[in-house]
Amino acid sequence: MTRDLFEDDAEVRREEGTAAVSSSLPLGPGAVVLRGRALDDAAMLLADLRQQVLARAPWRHMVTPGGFRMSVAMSNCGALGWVADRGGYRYDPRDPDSGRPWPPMPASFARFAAQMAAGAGFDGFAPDACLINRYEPGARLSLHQDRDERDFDQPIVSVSLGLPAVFLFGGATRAHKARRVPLAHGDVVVWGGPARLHHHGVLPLAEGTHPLTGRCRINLTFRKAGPARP
Ligand code: MD6
Ligand code: FE
Repeated sequence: MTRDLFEDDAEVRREEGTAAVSSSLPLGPGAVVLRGRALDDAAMLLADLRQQVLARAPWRHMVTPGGFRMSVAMSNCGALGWVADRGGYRYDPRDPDSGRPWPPMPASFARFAAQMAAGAGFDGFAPDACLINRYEPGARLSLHQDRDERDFDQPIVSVSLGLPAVFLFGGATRAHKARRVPLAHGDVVVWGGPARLHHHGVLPLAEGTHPLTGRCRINLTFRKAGPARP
């Protein structure tokens, strides 16, 4: 059988139905892909997402400060939510669509994120924000830095669910050529320290359907966005 250029060994093992898939792919100092680490928790995370978060803060396409509608649909949970509008990018304690606080972060989310951060060497991670991204085929995220958070000492934990995507991972400046990293259902990227401000993005999602999410990829990114002591 021929394999796609971007398929790695973990992907192959997953397709062949091997139970325990867990390997690590270092992306450089401070950034690592933990392959398949969310597979056991995926159904729970998705159920809690639907029942505890999306029921109160439904998907929406935000508009960038430049006036473009984002192809990725978003929601948030936790004390702070990431928002984009004509005024800029920021963290806001309220959902601008409802005027109410974002839904609390499900206990399963906070627990899982802290476990993954610890597994990558970041002990004591206590996220106060979870940005949830939904990609349908064709949706993409252009190269950006995550720099709206207060404290760059804290890592980001990113969980990929549903359809696979190609993650672009660049460097501290835009000039740095971005590496293409395939992310599959259940993969977790933990990202901090010297990599915390590296540019990254997601290539346009390919067509497909996944048994747990249907025709989309869902990404959860956990952050500590607010001050260390609120
Ligand atoms: C995504 N992720 O994977 C978009 N940011 O859908 C991000 O923008 C991201 O995965 C910071 C750290 C990890 C990420
Ligand atoms: Fe990002």
